Amino acid sequence: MEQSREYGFSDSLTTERIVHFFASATETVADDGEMETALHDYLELGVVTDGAGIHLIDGQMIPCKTGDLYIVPPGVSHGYYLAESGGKLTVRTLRFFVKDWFRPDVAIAGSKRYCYGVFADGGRVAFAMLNARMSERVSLLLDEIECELSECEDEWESAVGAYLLELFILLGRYINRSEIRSFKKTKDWEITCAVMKIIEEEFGDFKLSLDAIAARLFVSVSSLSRIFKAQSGHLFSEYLRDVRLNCAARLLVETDATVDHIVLECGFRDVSSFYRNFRDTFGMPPQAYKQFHKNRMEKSNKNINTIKKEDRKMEILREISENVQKGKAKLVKELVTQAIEAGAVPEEILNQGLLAGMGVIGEKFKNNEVYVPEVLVAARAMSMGTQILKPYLVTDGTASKGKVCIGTVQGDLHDIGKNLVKMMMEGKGFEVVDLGTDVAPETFVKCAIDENCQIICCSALLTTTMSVMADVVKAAEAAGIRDKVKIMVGGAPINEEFCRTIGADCYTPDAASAADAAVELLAK
Ligand code: B1M
Repeated sequence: MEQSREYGFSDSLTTERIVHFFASATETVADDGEMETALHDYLELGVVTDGAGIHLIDGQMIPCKTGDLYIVPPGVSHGYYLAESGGKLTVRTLRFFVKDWFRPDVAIAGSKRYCYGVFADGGRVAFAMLNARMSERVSLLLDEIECELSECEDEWESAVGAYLLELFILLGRYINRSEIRSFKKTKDWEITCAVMKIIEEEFGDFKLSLDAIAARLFVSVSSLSRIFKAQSGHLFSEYLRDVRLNCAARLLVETDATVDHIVLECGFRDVSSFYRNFRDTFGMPPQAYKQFHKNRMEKSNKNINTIKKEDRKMEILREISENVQKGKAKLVKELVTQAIEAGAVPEEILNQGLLAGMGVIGEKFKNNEVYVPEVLVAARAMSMGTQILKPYLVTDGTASKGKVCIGTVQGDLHDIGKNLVKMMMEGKGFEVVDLGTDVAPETFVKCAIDENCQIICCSALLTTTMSVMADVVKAAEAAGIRDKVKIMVGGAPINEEFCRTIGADCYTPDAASAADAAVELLAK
């Protein structure tokens, strides 16, 4: 418990430190054979969600696999790679900027695997092997964070902060329990931290040297050099150079500072040494690095916008479903319009919005949780919604494809499904004669003869009225038109077998496929 307080995530990664939430993404690692690590200026939380591969951190290759979690602070170069060509590795990342981040370093602790510290004063890469239960809890929290990030609703930042805190407390507990044994806070470590702190505060002074720091800490230069190397794994000069370069990279990406200004600000001796060091570390000149980041930010903003748009669409569809259930017809109409504007396709609105809501009401009706009045208002709301959709469902209604008569069979008053079929048929270019509900078999047949219809469409929603469809087939035979007219059947209790048994020509489970099938039937 003691250790947990000292080294836990909650201590070092407090929500006040998080200044800007950056991006969330799930990326499948490409098989391009390149191994270039990136030095981020943000903190990245990555969970391997599928496959296995390599996590290259500061030049060290760490095997990684599903369930592995890494928290990589700013300034640690790393990248995920496939271990072998044809392999698979998917990583879910969450990135955000943090302030006052103490110069991070990667610990090589006494454990067999690479790192394992949690964030103590120095800030370290954190690693955890999550078991299935932990993975699930972590991904639920990541889902919440992604959702808040994409919606940006009121107080979303506080919400993300709270979820992150929850996440870090969870991870802190878990990691402390399993891995912290190998890390001990010693006198040497305290000295190293003091050096890091001085560098952090004064890295812009190009005269900053190990001698000056040693004098300040009352330690000899040689022992300071030895301690620092042993604890941090870096030579002092390399470490200082990295800190300067990180700052330079940050200024490049985040500001319009000139190279001269950056050289001065970050304590480089001159422009040419800055260029040389920068290229050696980042693999490209400063301007190219700036452009690279600009492109990446644009890409990631684009991704966020796409997620936002998609989430907004799903939210509207959910609202449509809820308001159909409540019978709020006017609101449903408005929401359907909004869904169209948000980029939802009519089929989505129909199936995931309107029909989903009606499905819930149907279940409740069955279980006596709602009664006829509620079902009626819901049905009305659904109809109003479909009216808005009608023009969008009419896709290729140019020349008439044929004539159809449609109705709900005798004894049955359900007409929503029938109306949908009618709408889809019209959308396909059929002329449709709507006979309404409670239609007798003879009425179907008479209409087919009088109006010269090529198809009779029968809908039934009650098991008690399905048999009327068989009567329609018989009536068509009796009237001598059976070979001139196709008979299509549908509705919740109907299926293919029933269709065959009664001698009808075609069954389809939904309205859209009914319209497609009608086109095919007449093409034969
Ligand atoms: Co009624 N009702 N209802 N109801 N009602 C059901 C059908 C029921 C399953 C509810 C339940 O108990 N869970 C149940 C039937 C049980 C059964 O027979 N197995 C039932 C009952 C029992 C009753 C009453 C007897 C209740 C009572 O009074 N005690 C009564 C009967 C009245 C009568 O018809 N004589 C009754 C009354 C009503 C309301 C009037 C309140 C209202 C209808 C309002 C209206 O239509 N204007 C109503 C409603 C709304 C329903 C539910 C909740 C929803 C039906 C609906 O519109 N669904 C329904 C429960 C449910 O289905 N979950 C239920 C949406 C519609 C788009 O789907 O019509 O299936 P659907 O159409 C689908 C496909 O089937 C297909 O395309 C559509 C999808 O794209 N399709 C075809 C339909 N026709 C097609 C034709 C085709 C091809 C595809 O080719 C020609």
